[in-house]
Amino acid sequence: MDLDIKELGQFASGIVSEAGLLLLKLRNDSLDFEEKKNHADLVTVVDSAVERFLVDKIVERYPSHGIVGEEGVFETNVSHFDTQWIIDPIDGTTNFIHNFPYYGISVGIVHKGIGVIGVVYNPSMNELYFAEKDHGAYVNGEKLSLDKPMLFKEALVSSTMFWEDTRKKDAIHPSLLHIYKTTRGLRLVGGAAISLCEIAKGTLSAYVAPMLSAWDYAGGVIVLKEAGGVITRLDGTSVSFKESGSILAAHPSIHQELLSIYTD
Ligand code: 2AM
Ligand code: CA
Ligand code: CA
Ligand code: CA
Repeated sequence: MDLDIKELGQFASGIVSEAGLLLLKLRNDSLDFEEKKNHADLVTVVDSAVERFLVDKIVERYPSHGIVGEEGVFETNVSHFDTQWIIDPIDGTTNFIHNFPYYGISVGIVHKGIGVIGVVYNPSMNELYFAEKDHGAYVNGEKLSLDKPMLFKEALVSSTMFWEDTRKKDAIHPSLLHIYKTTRGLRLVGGAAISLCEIAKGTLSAYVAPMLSAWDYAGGVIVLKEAGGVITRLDGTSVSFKESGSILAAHPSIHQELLSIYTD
């Protein structure tokens, strides 16, 4: 049976909105968190509760779909499925804990290797980003389109901490200094999904990150692409939803110049 993408998109945005309400409700209860790999890598009970909520809804409605999420609530080898849900229940958990309003629930749906639906919800700002492949990107129903040209020197660029040598972590990657000096500014926003959606909205102009997992960017990449953004890896190759890797996402006017920092 063929997949009804319209219906899939409506279902996905519905459950992500509901998950946003759950997140806000749970945040008002006492917020416990624990360290994962180190003191800055945090996870809360809300992360897994939101993922559990989404997984239960998806399994009930689409039992034949594969699901992968950061918190590992649903263990499947996602590559066996034609249709795959890629979930980050909270992208930007540290921001969530600090109530810094740049975090969100991110869902990307990939069908036969192609991103077909992206949904990202920022509960602090009550912004629901939605995109369907070839049918545009929207925030709260308002169409997003990066059709107005811009200059590199006008850009506001988001990034994540980026080391010259990832093992030593003793010097910041020179590209960040270069970006800082040649654009309007650099922001370490602390959330990949929201950064990508803010580019789609036009508040940020680009986002660079050396290493992310597919759940960090799947939803945001689908939204930004539909808004007209350009997204590659840092070496200019195309982004897949199968492997983790770098992200270089930008307004179409400045992607090439940003890429040249990493490839020239
Ligand atoms: P997370 O909040 O879902 O963990 C922070 O710069 C961005 O990188 C966030 O999107 C964050 O996602 C992601 N990230 C991925 N791995 C991380 C890690 N080990 N520690 C902190 N943030 C991580
Ligand atoms: Ca995490
Ligand atoms: Ca994440
Ligand atoms: Ca997360």
